[in-house]
Amino acid sequence: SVPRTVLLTGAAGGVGTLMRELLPPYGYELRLLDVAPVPGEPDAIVADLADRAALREAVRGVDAIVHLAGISLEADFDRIMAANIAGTHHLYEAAREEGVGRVVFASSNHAVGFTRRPREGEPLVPVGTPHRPDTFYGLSKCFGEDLAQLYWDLHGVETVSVRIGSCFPEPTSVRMLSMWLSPADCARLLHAALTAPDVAHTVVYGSSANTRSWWDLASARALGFEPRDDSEAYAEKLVADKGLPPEGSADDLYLGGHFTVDPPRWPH
Ligand code: NAI
Ligand code: 15L
Repeated sequence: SVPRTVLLTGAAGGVGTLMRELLPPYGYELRLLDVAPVPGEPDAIVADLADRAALREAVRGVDAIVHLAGISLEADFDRIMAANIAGTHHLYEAAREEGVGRVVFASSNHAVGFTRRPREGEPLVPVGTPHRPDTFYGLSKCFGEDLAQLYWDLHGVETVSVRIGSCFPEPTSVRMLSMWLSPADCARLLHAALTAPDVAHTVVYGSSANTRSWWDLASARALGFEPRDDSEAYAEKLVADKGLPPEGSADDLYLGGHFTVDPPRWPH
């Protein structure tokens, strides 16, 4: 059945802000949650993922959850542990207790960040490639994917884990030419993940139809996702401005790029 009411966690963040605009036209009524106030949304629930009672109340009555909340860059392990590992567990417990049938989990390319990126003529990276996190952050996304599998096998809560590449209004680096998920394609993918029947636990890569893609989008397409955007439109200018990553550099070798050597850190 098509979910109508959807809890969007991380609603104050970058992707959350984009999706607050782009998801309602698909017919969803969004309930918003974030530890930070959501600008212009006085009804948004301001709660930490540590607050189990608040989560239970937040998920009550929704048809599905899009779980974006968490630390989205590298941080000390204890902080990742609280927000991304324990926090995601708390959310799944709330979903189980309240009978919410489906979660769309924002995983990340950094769950497989130490995977070599394919060279020309080599096969695209499949979703079945082993976890190879490049950071504690990426490790927390591996945990989230396994948690999703457990909650399907044990409790029948379905999840689509979306290994998002880089979801920003425009690609801003040469690496992002391979990783870019345009906001419009992100909304298309979330809609497919919310509505496809019988997903059990499905892992998909989240990127646009990029000419320079490194990823096999087959499992995303199988949900009904048809990406329409291609970062190639930005390629000439980005390559001219920034140059190609030097051969043998992290951005040249690995899916996770510079996260494998010098990950950007959570500022808060
Ligand atoms: P963001 O950092 O802009 O937003 C994350 C939001 O989660 C923030 O508004 C923050 O206040 C909230 N949050 C953090 N800790 C929380 C807690 N303990 N309780 C409640 N809320 C909390 O990140 P962005 O870019 O919007 O990403 C959204 C999700 O997608 C994240 O889970 C991120 O790891 C994932 N992702 C994003 C990618 C991207 O390209 N933007 C790429 C891959 C994954
Ligand atoms: C991520 O997982 C981050 O949350 C996002 O801010 C970007 O850095 C993205 O990966 C990326 O790899 O570009």
